[in-house]
Amino acid sequence: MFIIRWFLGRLILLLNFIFTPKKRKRPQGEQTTVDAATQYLALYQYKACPFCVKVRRSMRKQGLNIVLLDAKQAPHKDTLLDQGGYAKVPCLRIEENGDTRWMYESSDIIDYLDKRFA
Ligand SMILES: N[C@@H](CCC(=O)N[C@@H](CS)C(=O)NCC(=O)O)C(=O)O
Repeated sequence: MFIIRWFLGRLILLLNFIFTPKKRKRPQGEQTTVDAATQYLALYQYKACPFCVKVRRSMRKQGLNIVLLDAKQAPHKDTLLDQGGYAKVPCLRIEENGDTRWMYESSDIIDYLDKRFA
């Protein structure tokens, strides 16, 4: 089972590499504004998780420079479980107005980013 999962993970990464989407290019001033907003976001993820790859591809298409945190590594693994509530990825940490929100579900994350930055 581990070998099959490992192989599928590598296959996903290879296909993602071959079919890397084009990164959105914004005018410099606009990108600076977007970067200022995305510094309050962080994506907890696994490198080879298909749902995380889906979100990362969407971020790239939108030209979003969001910090990626490996949820298999300390301290992010514990932070995700303790503060987010589940050891599940992808999860978007959103800091706004002094509060922190934890958004799970790849489709919800993509919808949120599309609505906010499209
Ligand atoms: N429906 C979820 C599925 C997410 C999911 O199943 N993620 C897996 C990794 S691919 C996970 O975090 N499983 C729990 C674990 O590995 O501990 C989504 O679209 O985000």
